[in-house]
Amino acid sequence: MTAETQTGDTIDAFHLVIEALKLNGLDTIYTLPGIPITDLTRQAQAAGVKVISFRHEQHAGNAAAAHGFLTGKPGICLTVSAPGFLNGLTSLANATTNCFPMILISGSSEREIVDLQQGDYEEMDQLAIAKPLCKAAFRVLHAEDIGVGLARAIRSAVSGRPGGVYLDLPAKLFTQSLPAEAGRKSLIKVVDPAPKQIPAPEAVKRAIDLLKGAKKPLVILGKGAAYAQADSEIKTFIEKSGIPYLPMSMAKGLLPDNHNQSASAARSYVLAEADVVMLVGARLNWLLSHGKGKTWGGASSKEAGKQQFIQVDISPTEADSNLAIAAPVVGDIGSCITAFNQAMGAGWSKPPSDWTGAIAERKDKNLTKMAETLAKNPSPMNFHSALNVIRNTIKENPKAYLVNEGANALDFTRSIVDMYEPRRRLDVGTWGIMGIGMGFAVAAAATTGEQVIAVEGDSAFGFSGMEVETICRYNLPVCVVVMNNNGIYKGTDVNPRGDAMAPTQFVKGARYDQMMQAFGGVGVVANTPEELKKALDEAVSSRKPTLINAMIDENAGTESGRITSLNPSAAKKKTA
Ligand code: ADP
Ligand code: TZD
Ligand code: MG
Repeated sequence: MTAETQTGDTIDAFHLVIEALKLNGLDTIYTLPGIPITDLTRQAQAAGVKVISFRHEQHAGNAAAAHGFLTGKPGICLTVSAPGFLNGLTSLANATTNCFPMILISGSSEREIVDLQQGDYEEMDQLAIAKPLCKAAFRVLHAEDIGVGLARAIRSAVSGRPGGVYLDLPAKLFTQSLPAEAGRKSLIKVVDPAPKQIPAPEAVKRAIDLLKGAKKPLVILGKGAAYAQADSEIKTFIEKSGIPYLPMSMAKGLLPDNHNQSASAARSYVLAEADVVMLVGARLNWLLSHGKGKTWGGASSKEAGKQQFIQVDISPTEADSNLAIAAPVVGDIGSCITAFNQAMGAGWSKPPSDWTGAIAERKDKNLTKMAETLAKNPSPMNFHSALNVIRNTIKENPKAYLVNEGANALDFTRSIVDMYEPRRRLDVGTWGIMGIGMGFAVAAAATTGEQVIAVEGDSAFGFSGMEVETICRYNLPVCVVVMNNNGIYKGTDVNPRGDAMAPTQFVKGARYDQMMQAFGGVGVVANTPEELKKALDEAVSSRKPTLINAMIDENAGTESGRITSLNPSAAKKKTA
């Protein structure tokens, strides 16, 4: 505490906020300083809070969201008013969409002036704007309510379905003080912020009965299952039940991707053929084709297949959101899977071998094909030959965090790079949003101290590229690999008028590596898998901030990667 703000036996609002955070074990603030929160960042740092200062609030917010996903505690992002708040808001909305707990704390202008719209410095009714984009929003007007305000924000962020919370702190609040003892007494240490939610025994029995009758059961693990930190219960359930499983992108590594029950390499076969599908912390949204259509063996793009669904989720309203769920099980995943493990009993029979055998056959065939593709060494390098190197690096360093965004750079990485440990893969999530890269990388490095490898499309990297300065400033063990194919999806688009580059094209052969060098980090150009491997090995052993500019054949990608069908032009062609 500094002398000017902590005179005698009073405590000011800055310190009430800081102490309330510390009391609840919230030890990191991701921020970008300015009026009215500059002193809050300084004094938080002086009080022992880890303060990580970014170059743009969106990346500070993304870091807070990743912190929330990795730790189960709300990540804290702190911004200035109106424009800083709006910059942070995208990450708050994205966190909410992905069910990651975070709290966006923004300073705000004079209420009296804002409400009469008299034109204050950075005037904006932030609370009203935040409300529809997050799980809950609160404003604290009086110093004695800081404890309650933060307690409400923490509970809202982590209880039930996790999400983003907005906390509005007007500038005037920071001018207030309380008698020290009364002030400290007003703070709340939240007891059991994310209470267990025990599933109803009859719901578990209904689900188990359905599984028992299945001839072709399948489990889908989603990022909710990764978030729940019930890793050993989930492993026991999968192995005891013998049921093949598919991990969604951020659930990769919950069980190692080379597990013999993983059906990833036979994905299209198992989705179309399964008769009972158990969703664990995964929603039937666009990423799972809404549970319908040809993916699921439906006769047309609108028709459902023959599957019956079990859905394990903490949200009681998630079931039936896209199609009928035969056996909803509402509760937290740890409690639910524990109940499943008990209910399975001793005499559990594993799925029929004609099902598991058919999956194994397809897996073998597809894995052999993939190995052949990965072994090729074309010049220029393509996504496969570059990602084969990263695949091996993660295999050798299974504790490393893999951040991933882009279109082709995302889709190929997801299918080629196996993960071996839970919560090690952080990516574009439910929205398929670009721009999470450097924020997620900073949070993964800062919260865990482990090596981070960020595989970034050259377009994707551009959204948060300036944060390489942040990575260098805090000397974080982050190695960014830019998959440089000269553009969005490909670098080969042509503007028919010929008077400017096409909208998807970038400067050819751009030297992203020099951006990292500009701030004292290591920058390397890699034209071949050998050069990429050498640079990656050096980055991992030195733990120095590194950017590897991996030059990829500009013809190698496809339009929109795997989601070409969502492009309205493709849909138009289909119906024409
Ligand atoms: P994915 O994109 O991997 O398919 P989603 O984000 O669609 O995953 O789904 C995650 C689901 O997990 C959400 O429906 C959310 O309510 C649920 N969830 C999150 N945390 C828990 C938890 N601790 N217990 C149970 N369900 C959870
Ligand atoms: N803006 C935001 C915030 N999110 C988005 N998803 C997009 C735009 C659209 N978009 C994608 O869906 S992927 C992508 C954009 C711009 C970039 C693809 O180019 P890339 O990857 O260089 O990152 P590849 O490897 O060239 O495909
Ligand atoms: Mg690209």
